Amino acid sequence: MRILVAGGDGFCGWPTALYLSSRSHTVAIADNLARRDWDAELGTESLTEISSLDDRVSRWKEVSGKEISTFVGDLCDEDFVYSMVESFEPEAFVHFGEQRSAPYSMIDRHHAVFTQTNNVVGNLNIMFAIQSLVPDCHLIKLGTMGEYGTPNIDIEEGWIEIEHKGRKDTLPFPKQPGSFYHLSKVHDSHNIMFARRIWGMRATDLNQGVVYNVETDETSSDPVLANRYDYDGVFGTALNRFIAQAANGNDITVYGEGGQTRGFIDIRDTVRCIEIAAENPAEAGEFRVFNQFTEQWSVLQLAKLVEKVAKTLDLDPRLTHLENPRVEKEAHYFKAANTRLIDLGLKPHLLTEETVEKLLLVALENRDRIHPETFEARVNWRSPRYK
Ligand code: NAD
Ligand code: USQ
Repeated sequence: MRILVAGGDGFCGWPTALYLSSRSHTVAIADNLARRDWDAELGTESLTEISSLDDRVSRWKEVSGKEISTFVGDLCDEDFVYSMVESFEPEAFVHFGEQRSAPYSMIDRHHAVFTQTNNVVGNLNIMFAIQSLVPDCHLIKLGTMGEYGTPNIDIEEGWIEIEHKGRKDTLPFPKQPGSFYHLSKVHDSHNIMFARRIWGMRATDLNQGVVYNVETDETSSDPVLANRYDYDGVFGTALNRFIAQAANGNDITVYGEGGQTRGFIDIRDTVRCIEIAAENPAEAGEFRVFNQFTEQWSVLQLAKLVEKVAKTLDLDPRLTHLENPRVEKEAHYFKAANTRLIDLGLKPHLLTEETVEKLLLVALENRDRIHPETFEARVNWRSPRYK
């Protein structure tokens, strides 16, 4: 299958491109490399050293014998998107290429507007290019579990049957996102749902939970193929960030009570989920929603797990509760359905102490690359400015 991976230089996109390529799909990557600039803007960098995109794909060819073509450009540039889709003619378009940090979108007006423009316009350009040039192409769009928020009822996979004043309907599950970034994903979902209705677009929205772990078999097969590892206060996400904090002797920072519960997924399952979605495409005119996570953890549970495993490596991390810089519930009900990908063949890698230990060793090995000042939670939801 011809699969275009937008955002293919990023944390999820790079290992996905390699995984699909290793399974004999014809893969191309689209990326404007903006994420590398955002690291520079924030004064941080990946904990693991990452090579340039050119070096990555050349080394992949040497290691695997397989070619991945690259399109370097901005998804918000419609000419770029149209000419890329026209020349590559994808059968599946995997869209990871957005600004994905909630704190980045909450820095100030500029970053909120940028996030929503970048994400919503890029996705619209992709939808229109598919409709005009390859209408049978399957759009596989990365959404987020955070689109649903934390309602006091079970979260379903995209839809809920509602009975209201004696009548019943199956309607989109209510959305209560917690940042301007998460809101951008809700806008994307609505745009895709509308495109299905008017054009009969085939699409799958993958509402992914927080991704942890770093390497896959392919990215660890050569140092030049290494994946990025974010740990800073803006792009670093819960488990990987706690591990870097513990490895560097910094406090593990639980925001507020730590009862915030989310869906989590290992990066090795992310890549498999994309393969499953591509190889089992939505029907023409179908808009599917899969909740892409494998287990639920509270932030405090994760912090305690990291603390426990770190102690076995003679580290002495301190777990600290910071005043929460975000506006979110810190103790709440959370039970989300996630059976659709499992029904299609996903065999989850559940979080183990061994995975935490391996990640701690990666962080210790790269300790000299840590910029400890970037651990600080510098973005506050209540006061939109960057300290
Ligand atoms: P990332 O920042 O590592 O990668 C995103 C890539 O997209 C970057 O390489 C960036 O340069 C590129 N990009 C952004 N805007 C672009 C544009 N306008 N044109 C071209 N390229 C552009 O992010 P990630 O962690 O790999 O996340 C990928 C996707 O998965 C995102 O859509 C994100 O919302 C979603 N997701 C991620 C997680 C997670 O925990 N990382 C969880 C749920 C959902
Ligand atoms: N948190 C802490 N301490 C920290 C960092 C985070 O307690 O040092 C808490 C946050 O307050 C939040 C939870 O951990 O309650 C998750 O935060 P996160 O930074 O790990 O993840 P989040 O901002 O939700 O975003 C990440 C990805 C995003 C994706 C989302 C999936 O960056 O792209 O969409 O996870 S989900 O959370 O399911 O919406």
